[in-house]
Amino acid sequence: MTNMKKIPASDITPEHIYNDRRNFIKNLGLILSSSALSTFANTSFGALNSLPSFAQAKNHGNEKLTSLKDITSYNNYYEFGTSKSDPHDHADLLKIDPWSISIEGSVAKPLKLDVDELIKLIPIEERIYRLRCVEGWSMVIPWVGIPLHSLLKKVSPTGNAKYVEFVSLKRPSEMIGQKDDMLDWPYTEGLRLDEAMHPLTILAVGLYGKVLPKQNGAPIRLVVPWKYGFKSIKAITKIRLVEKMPVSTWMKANSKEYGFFANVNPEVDHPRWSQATERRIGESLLAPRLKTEMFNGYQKEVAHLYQGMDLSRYF
Ligand SMILES: Nc1nc2c(c(=O)[nH]1)N[C@H]1C(S)=C(S)[C@@H](COP(=O)(O)O)O[C@H]1N2
Ligand SMILES: [Mo]
Repeated sequence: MTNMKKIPASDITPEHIYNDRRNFIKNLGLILSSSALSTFANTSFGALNSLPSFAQAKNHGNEKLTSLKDITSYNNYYEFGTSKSDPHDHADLLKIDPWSISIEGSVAKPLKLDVDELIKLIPIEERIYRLRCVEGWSMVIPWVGIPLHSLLKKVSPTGNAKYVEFVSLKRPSEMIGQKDDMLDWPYTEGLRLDEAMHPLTILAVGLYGKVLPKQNGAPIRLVVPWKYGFKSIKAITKIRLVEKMPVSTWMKANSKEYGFFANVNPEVDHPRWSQATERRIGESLLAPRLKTEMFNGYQKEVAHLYQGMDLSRYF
C-alpha cells in the first residue's frame, strides 16, 4: 500500500477515478488484510509454458530497452487496481489456462482458438516498440507477437467490416479491481479496420523473449505503438469486426478526455496533462523529459492513415 503514496494520485489519475479510488482503497484494504499478500509477489507466467523460436527485431540497440523489472512492476491494468504496483501484486490471481480468443462479427470465416494454437497458425516475431501513456511516461518494450493483419486475413472480413472491436475479460472473482465499477467492465477498445490491418499493429504473447507476464496482459494483448497506451488492450477474449465505430471503455468514462483515435500527438494536449514531453521509466527523475514525437515516432509509417483529418478534432 505504500506505493500508492509515492506519486500524488491526483497527478496521475483521472479525477472521477481519484474520487472513486478512496472507496476502492477501503475495499482493497479489507481484501488484503484477510489474505496472504506476500504470496502474489512475483512475475507470473501462464497458459503458454514457453514460446517457439521467433525472428528477432531488426532495431536491436537503437534505443535503450526499459528493464524487465520496470516493465513488469509499473503497470496500468485497472482490472487489478489503480496503483502502478497493483497489477504486479494481484494479476497472479487470474487463471489464463485455458484461454480462447474468438474472432467474429462481419467475417466470412469466424474463428475460435486457443492462444497456443494461434501461435502455431501464425509465426511469432519480435518487435521493439515505444509505449507512451497519456499520463506522460514511456517505455521501450521488446514484444513478441503476431501481426494482427495475418490473423484478420484468416477470417476474411466482409465488405461492411469497417472497425474492429476488442473485448477483454470480465471475471471479478479473479480481477479484483472489477469489484469496483470505476470503469464499465469488461474493458473494450477499437480500431478502424485500416489501423488494425497496419503492419505495425500486433497481438503480443510475449516480451523479452518469454511468455507474456500476467500484469502485461497475458495471454494475449494488443499493441498499437503510435497510439496512447490505453488503446493497447490486455487479456483479449474477443475480436469483433463491426460496421460502426465502437465506443471504447475510456470514451464511455470520459469522452472529453479520451477520443477514439488516441494517436500520440505532442501538439494536442489532454485537458489535464501536456502531451509535449514524456518521462522514460527507469531514467533518473532528474533527467530532462524527452520530447514526445508525433505518432510516437512512427510518423513515416502511419501519417498517411490520417491524411486530411483534423487531428485536434479527432483526438
Ligand atoms: N484490459 C486492460 N488493458 C489495458 C489497461 C487496462 O487498465 N485494462 N490499461 C492500458 C493503459 S492506460 C496502458 S498505458 C497500457 C500499459 O501497458 P503495460 O502495463 O504493459 O506497460 O495498458 C493498457 N491496456
Ligand atoms: Mo496509459
